[in-house]
Amino acid sequence: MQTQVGIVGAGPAGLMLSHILHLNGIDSVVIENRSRDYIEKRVRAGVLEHGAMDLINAVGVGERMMKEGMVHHGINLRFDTETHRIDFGKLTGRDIIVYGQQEVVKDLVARRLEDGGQILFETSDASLHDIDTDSPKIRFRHNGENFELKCDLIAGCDGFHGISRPSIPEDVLTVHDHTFPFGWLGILAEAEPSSEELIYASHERGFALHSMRSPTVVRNYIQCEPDEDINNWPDQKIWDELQKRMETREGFSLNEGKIFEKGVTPMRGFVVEPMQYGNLFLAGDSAHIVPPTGAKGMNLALGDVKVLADAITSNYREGSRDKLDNYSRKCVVRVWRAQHFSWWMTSMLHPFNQHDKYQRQLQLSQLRYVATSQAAATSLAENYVGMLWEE
Ligand code: RFL
Ligand code: PHB
Repeated sequence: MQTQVGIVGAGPAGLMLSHILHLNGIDSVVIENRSRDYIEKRVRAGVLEHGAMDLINAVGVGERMMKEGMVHHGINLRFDTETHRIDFGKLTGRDIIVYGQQEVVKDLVARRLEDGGQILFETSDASLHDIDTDSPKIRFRHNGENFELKCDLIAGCDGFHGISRPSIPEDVLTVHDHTFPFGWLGILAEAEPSSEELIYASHERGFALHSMRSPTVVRNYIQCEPDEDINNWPDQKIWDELQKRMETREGFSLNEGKIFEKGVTPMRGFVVEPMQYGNLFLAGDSAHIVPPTGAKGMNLALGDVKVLADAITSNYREGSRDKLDNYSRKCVVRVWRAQHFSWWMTSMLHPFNQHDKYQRQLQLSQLRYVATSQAAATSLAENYVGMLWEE
């Protein structure tokens, strides 16, 4: 088996890379260890930056997103029982779109298969070989048989727990790792959104987020212990806690409904550098993860593969490795901007320790500053809608 670019992982990064390479006349094979049904139902991110939305449209897979996605022109910050809107349109001239990650995945899978692309689902035992040579290989099992895929280049798009990053010799990589002392308990429920735009609430009881997926489905989160046992959270307890953390002076009430999905995510910031070794290039969560407070994960994954697809195309069309050699250096600038923004949003909005009154006053002061200063609000807004897509 042979291809130009072997891609491990059919998440947003791997699928988008395969699609753009196809548009540029470059062959790829994607191997994925889960089933098509599983990856199309996996509930994760929901916010696409302006640049991610532009990319999805520019490569011709944005039709359903523009019909079913919800364009938001701002977000709400809630603290001290008051709500303050950050107006992205006014402050940056740009906006964001709320469209589930699994919908992006569905659209990309459908398009790759329509175009005759090869995505091998339910593979197992993948391993990478000879990545520091001109003929790297991916070995794996599929339908009970062993395969070896010979490639010119390999893209490791297999997420945080994949096999690509650990295939790079440890002494080559610098690891930056930060664990936050809390997690998010997230739910999907059948209810009408209670607000036109997202509400980020910083409350003495802990952080809460009101988000949505459609006019009839909401996505809400509450700050919890990083190893919280979901069994301690019957549905009504989740709603009661959300109501308390979302309270306002005017008596805001969150619409409740049937919860059909719940889970706990620990919060972590992580980056490896460089995001490449020999002919293996890491993209998306395989190279970095962010705490979700800045809504950056899927956007970073798409941003990486935009740069990688351009570098691979230049390698084949112009016979120049310059862009490939510069891939990591170019990506990490955007990655660190998103890391800092995600850390900053997380630090501002989550009470770390109920007893540290000093730190809580600093958070509230920062929130008041962002809510009342145009300069501070603009800084939040330009980071939230996304930076560094154009270069
Ligand atoms: P993915 O989506 O994890 O895809 C990796 C794919 O690789 C497969 N795989 C393998 N395949 C073959 N062989 C192996 N050995 C393999 N090991 C793994 C996996 O099955 C999978 O299909 O990584 P990718 O493409 O880099 O995309 C990254 C995003 O998924 C991630 O950053 C976001 O979901 C993060 N995130 C958010 N990002 C945003 O931009 N906006 C948000 O609002 C947002 N909210 C979130 C989030 C992530 C969350 N969780 C659950 C982690 C909210 C949550 C709760
Ligand atoms: C979501 O809708 O899942 C979501 C929105 C904003 C975030 C994180 C997650 O910051």
